Amino acid sequence: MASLTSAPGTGGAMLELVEIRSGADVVKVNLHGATLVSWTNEGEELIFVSEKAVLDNVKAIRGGIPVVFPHFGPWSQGPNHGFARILKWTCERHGEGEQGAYAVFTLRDSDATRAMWAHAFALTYTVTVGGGRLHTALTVENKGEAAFDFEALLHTYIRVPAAERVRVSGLQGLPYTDKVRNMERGLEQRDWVPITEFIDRVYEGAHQPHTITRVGRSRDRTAADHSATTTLTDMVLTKANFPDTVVWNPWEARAKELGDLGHEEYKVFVCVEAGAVAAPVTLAPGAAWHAAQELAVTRS
Ligand code: TA6
Repeated sequence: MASLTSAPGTGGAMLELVEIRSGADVVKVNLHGATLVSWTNEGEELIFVSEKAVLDNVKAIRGGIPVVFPHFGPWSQGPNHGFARILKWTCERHGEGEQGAYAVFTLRDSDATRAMWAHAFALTYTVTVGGGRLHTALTVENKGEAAFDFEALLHTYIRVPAAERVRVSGLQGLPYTDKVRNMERGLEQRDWVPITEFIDRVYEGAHQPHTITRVGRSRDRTAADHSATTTLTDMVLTKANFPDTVVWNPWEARAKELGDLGHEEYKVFVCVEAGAVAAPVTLAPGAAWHAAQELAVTRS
């Protein structure tokens, strides 16, 4: 089931949140950017949001799953990573399905978006949670008379006990652009990519599932704390029609440059981001594009 709640934000802002519950899973989505800001499974938080995030309904939220559209990265026509993550979305409907509880969010073009990007579009973002699985699906529709190019990405911040102990699979053999080393091109040789330094890579043709290891805290709980009935171990990211994967952690030096990120917080998140960003998607008038990701947690 889902319900609309509100909470105080930064500087007197009032946050509008949709809470979606299914068994041991609870998700919260902020209507600002349709940013999923929390997913707990058996009470364990799996999504990172910075303690210094500016929650003023204006700035992009540092953390959660920001929706990046219509552009990834620096953009001559508007803000970094486009406008979808900083606009207010509408929660159209919610309910229960076979895969769990869901809510559907929409964003249409407006004077504000057309001033940056002169295209008529409709975004539909469906969040479904249940059984330790979080499914987020994005549809882009071209509502105009001419084709347009866009990029889209789900900028997922996964909360972890210690980023330096996390490894990411499913990248071996893939070409990548290394944004840390002046956009240098490379080919990933490793079957497990560790997170032990500043990393900012766009991997192309990443169609395999990614396992992100050691995401759970329950393993680290003190003996006295028996609230976790099982030990949460890894998270598996599976994608549909998101051909690229971005792996990012700012590490210590860059973390200090981000005003809305605590200096030590780089230690407790890893971004593994499903996207269509290496090459733009061209959408004909009246056409629709669909893509989705699923995050699944395993427990032992
Ligand atoms: O997805 C990685 C990235 O593009 C990095 O280059 C870094 O800029 C990060 O996104 C965060 O961007 P933001 O605009 O949210 O500060």
